Amino acid sequence: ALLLNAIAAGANEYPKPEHVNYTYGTAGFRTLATKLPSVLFRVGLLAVLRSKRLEGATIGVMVTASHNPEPDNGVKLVDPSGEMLDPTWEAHATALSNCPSTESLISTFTTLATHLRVDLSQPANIVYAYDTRPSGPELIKALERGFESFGESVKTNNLGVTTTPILHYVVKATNDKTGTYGEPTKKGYNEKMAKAFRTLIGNRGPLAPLYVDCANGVGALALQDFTATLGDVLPINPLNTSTSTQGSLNHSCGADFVKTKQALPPSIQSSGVLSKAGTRACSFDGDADRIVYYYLHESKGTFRLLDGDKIAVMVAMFLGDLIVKAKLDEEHKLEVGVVQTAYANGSSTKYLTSRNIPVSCVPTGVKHLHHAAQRYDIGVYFEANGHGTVLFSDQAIKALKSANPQSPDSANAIKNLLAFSELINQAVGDALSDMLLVETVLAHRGWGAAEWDAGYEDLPNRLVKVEVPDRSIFVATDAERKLQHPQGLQDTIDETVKKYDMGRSFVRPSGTEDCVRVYAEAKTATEAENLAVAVTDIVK
Ligand code: 16G
Ligand code: ZN
Repeated sequence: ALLLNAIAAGANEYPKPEHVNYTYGTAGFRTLATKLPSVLFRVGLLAVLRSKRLEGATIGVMVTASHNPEPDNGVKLVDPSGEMLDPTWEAHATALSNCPSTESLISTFTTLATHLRVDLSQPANIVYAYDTRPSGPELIKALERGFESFGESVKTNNLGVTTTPILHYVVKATNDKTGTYGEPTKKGYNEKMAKAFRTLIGNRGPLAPLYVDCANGVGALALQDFTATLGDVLPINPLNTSTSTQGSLNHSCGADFVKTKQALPPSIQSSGVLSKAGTRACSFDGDADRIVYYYLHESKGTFRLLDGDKIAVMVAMFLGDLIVKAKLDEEHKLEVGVVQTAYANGSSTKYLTSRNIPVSCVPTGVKHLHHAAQRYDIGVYFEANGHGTVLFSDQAIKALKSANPQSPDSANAIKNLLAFSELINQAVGDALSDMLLVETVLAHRGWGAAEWDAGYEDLPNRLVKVEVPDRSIFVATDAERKLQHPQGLQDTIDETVKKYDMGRSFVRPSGTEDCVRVYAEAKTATEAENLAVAVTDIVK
């Protein structure tokens, strides 16, 4: 009763606004920050329930709206393994956040606790963090008010302003009972990555300087910590680092801007820093869990994007070669596989398939890719937009650690593969860690951006956002490559696609916005454009 009184008091301080319907979507709750205080309070309650249900295992809470505009914010829960919240609990988050009154919140909370068999006398442990948005501190107060309702049984660890992947790392490391994953702090993470990076670069450094667009977000701070320890190996020129200039977050910069516009951020364009041949740059998103690379074509000066697909292909090919060198392909039959979504450029899929690398396609959203990647010995997963990482299975690590190399070459390959497993964030994709991964592969191959880019040529493509009266009537199937409903629509789309040379197109409802998205690719830019328009007309 004491607990329920405390919850009621907190709930009264953070009433739910009327006429708002919340959904725990692909990446948690995400909307205008002003609509979120009641949600944060309730997510605080749920995080405690989840931790108590798991006998005090540490749960993570991240307050961020990633690449969204600055006035937005959001919140998502991280499970003890460092992965996204178990999908069966997403509905509980949605239910709690939509209770219209304090009374209904209390009754839903009580029902949930009983139904989920939560022993409220168990301890709870929570780690939380937030990005640089001005709304962060207020929302964190609401979240903490949720934790405080439970009194002494809840232990919390506030990481402060931190990137999403660092939060995931700390959750995973805190719960790692073997103590081998790393120290559960920001510093522990940096040291782990820095050590692995030094091992991998060896005497290949210092590398050519790299420009990093931080989207004026929290990535700028993480990058600063990092350059303090590794600047001698990888000289970094940070750009768009104004984390306290109002309105600058993700504004005309960052990974989402670059990928969507397929162009340089205007600030980088006007500075001219990329005009020197061979200069490469990358962009993070607002919470530093996404990255894309780019450079300017040496003679034409045109913008060349090296997106998540390009990263996945280069990394998978390289790790595959290392496995062969390590001779782990024969005896242990270790295999590298790639996970993509329907948005992967058709040329990337074709390239991988033609080189006998297994490729699977799953629905959009990090959690789907992550789970599919766990099925490979070494699973490389990337969304075209730059979300991704590489997972090493326990079996792969065991094989690497117990291998008996017969040559210095094999021994070296094994050492490097193990270092990669330390460099790469095993909980979730990290722009910083992925950046070091790319830099390492380029250094080992002796490549610049142009050589990396030369592997395959992207098919011209177009992504269109279509506003429809009711997006819920659109139901996708086959990893979102086909529409199941409205009936007959897919047949019409297929008929249209057939008319285009190397055409491919699909339609799916967005998981984060009230719209459907149309993707089209074809042999030429004009055809891709026309196909996108034709399919949009069918959908409207
Ligand atoms: C979320 C997902 C991202 C996905 C995007 C698609 C996570 C952490 N983020 O931002 O992976 O690409 O949604 O948005 O899973 P859409 O459904 O609106 O196209
Ligand atoms: Zn993000």
